[in-house]
Amino acid sequence: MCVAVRDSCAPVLLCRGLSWPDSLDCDRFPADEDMCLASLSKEYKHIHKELPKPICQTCPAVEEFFTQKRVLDVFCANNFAMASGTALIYDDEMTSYKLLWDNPECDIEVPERLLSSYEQLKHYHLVERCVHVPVREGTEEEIMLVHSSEYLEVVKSTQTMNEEELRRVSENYDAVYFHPNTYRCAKLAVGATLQLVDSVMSGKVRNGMALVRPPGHHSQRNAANGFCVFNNVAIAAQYAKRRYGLQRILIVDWDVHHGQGIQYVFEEDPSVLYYSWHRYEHQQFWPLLRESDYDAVGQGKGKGFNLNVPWNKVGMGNSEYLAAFFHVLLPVAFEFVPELILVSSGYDSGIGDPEGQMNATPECFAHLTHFLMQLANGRLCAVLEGGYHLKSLSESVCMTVKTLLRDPLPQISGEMAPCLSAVESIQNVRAAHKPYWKCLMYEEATPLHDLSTKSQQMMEAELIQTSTHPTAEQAAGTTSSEEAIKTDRFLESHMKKILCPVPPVKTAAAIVSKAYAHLLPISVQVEMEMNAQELKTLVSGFDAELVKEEKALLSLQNVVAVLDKILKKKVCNGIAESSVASVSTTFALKHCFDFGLQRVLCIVVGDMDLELNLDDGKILLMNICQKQQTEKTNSKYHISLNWKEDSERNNFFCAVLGFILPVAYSYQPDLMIIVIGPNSSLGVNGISLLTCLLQGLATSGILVVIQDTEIKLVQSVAKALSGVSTPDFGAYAPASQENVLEIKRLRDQLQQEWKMLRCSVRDWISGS
Ligand code: SS9
Ligand code: ZN
Repeated sequence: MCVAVRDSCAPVLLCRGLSWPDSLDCDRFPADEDMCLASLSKEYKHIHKELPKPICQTCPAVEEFFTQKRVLDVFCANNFAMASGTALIYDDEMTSYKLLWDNPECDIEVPERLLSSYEQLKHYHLVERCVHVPVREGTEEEIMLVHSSEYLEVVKSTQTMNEEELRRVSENYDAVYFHPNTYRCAKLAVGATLQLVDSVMSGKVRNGMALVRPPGHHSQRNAANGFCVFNNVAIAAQYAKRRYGLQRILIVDWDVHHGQGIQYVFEEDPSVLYYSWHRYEHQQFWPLLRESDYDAVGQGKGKGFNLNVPWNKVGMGNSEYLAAFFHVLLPVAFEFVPELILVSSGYDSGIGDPEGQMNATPECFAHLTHFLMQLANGRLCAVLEGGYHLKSLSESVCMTVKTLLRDPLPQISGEMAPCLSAVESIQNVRAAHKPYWKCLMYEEATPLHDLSTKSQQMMEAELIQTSTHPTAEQAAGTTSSEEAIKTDRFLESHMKKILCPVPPVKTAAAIVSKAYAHLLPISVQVEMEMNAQELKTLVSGFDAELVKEEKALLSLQNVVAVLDKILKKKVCNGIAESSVASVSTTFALKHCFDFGLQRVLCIVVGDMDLELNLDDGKILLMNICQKQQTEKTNSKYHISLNWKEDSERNNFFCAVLGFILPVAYSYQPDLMIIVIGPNSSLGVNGISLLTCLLQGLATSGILVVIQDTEIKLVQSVAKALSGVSTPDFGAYAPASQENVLEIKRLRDQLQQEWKMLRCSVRDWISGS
């Protein structure tokens, strides 16, 4: 097959002055997708166009001619494609060490953490859907990318120690225990992480997760710390820089503890952006460090590349975590343009965890994962860190892996309104980072010193010192084991509520010219004409005059065919061409409500008037248009965003992350309709990325209605919906001041209604 590809692509490349890369000479091709090739960004950067790279493993030879032809067309039409598949790395052996003596500080870090996570993955049949990658030991050389040889020798020496000696070494460190098997497991944890990085970077898979023990993010050049021995993720970042020449790696540490070990390694390194949120409580929470606060932004050349979001209260949950993503991490990350994402994937930030005391439910991690998957071409490696409530941990691990596998996401639960203390933290990080990031350039808010949590917090600290203060559980009249059981019960029913069956087909497409069908990704199901009788019933309630026109009828046909499949959960999402998009959309909305939906988010890109009743909140209409709409003032359910795109500026991220997503998450739609009309101010890439990002909502239920047939757009949106690839913006261009101010004005106007818009305390006060 690759010979055929080469024979047809080589001449094309030659026209551009490029020769066919030797590394692409292979004779195998994947079974069902157009994606055995990952883009090579490094070696071929100078030629602007990304070249493909083969992953020669298990691809069976393709026999049938037609399939070959189709694969070939897709291949050439898609600028080559992206890797697929999710790696899972796990080995029982990492459960072979445990705490041997009594130590309440360490007794939560148990082998069952791995066992129960893996069991739950099996229970959901996720293990068999992943590519199994074996572990290996990390080498001494690899460990020494981060640690000193002296420290390595200390850890090595614990292998042969008796209990008494082990205790003594452990006491040299903060919250650490050693076991004779610790060294072996720590080497496996490093090796597992590097195996994952290799699988992703070679294009063998698109993303993956490594379930490892011991965790890594607290360990330092010369010290074990907080259950961590070797810094798996920090080593992985150094390794990826060396081995693959990467220039920008993003580390997202969503563990509830500050990964100070990672911060120390990369503090002065602008090639690694480290983001961590953590329980901080004005430095009263472990590891009790001043440098965990928001004003630790990095040092020297690394200034701006260390992002700390300190939580000064317990009880943070879904809406606070999402707000931190929308208003801090994602804008900076899209500006940074990482080539690889490493997640320090700790789940002690989840509900029920005895350490974190936070509230995020498992599906929150699906949403966090989903957003990160839109960066770095989808190259994401999640590596387990903490997580001490076994059920919360294992359900959250499952949600992460399920999302990496591109299943639709469950709707996120809870009221979407971040608390005051969280908004204070967010404002402070944004203010501290304003000098370093263009996306924060026009931020007006300044750091707050009088935090709402401070006085109460200080009083509590004093009480603890005089040790008359009851613990939270004692105060509530419950013990921690009762708490844990309560969470068990909650999660048991919660997961049943939020998990719904996955439709058999991801994406359906109804396009006008069937001749284009072969240009869509192979996984997209192309809808042929509907049964005439069926259609009649579907459109019967609609304006008879309109239906008489053949053109309108055809349009309705396209839209209804796809919408109906989405509503009946036969497909997740779909795309329909319609020459009369506005009529079709009006009809589609009616059809949604007849079907019983409560809330539909309708995003119209371009100039188009829809005659809709927007009073009852069943529709939220957002119009992204170039024309200034002076007569109309915005209301809760009807929002116009004026948007002038120019070649120098990119207003996309500011508007989407700072406005559209927060509003959409506040609204929690059951379905979304994106309509692309004439004079779209968003380019093909913008529309596609918006489509990608919104798939976190409404269990990925999106209908895209496209007015003008433009194959590039249809193709790109189909790729976004089916998850074949994520659009690429290339270098980052900042937003225009005009656009930023427009967004700010809108935020001021609407944050009372849509509370996820809040990112400064001024917002909070005027909005409460
Ligand atoms: C000190 C409590 C230390 C350590 C928690 C380490 C978690 C690693 N009194 N707790 S994710
Ligand atoms: Zn932790």
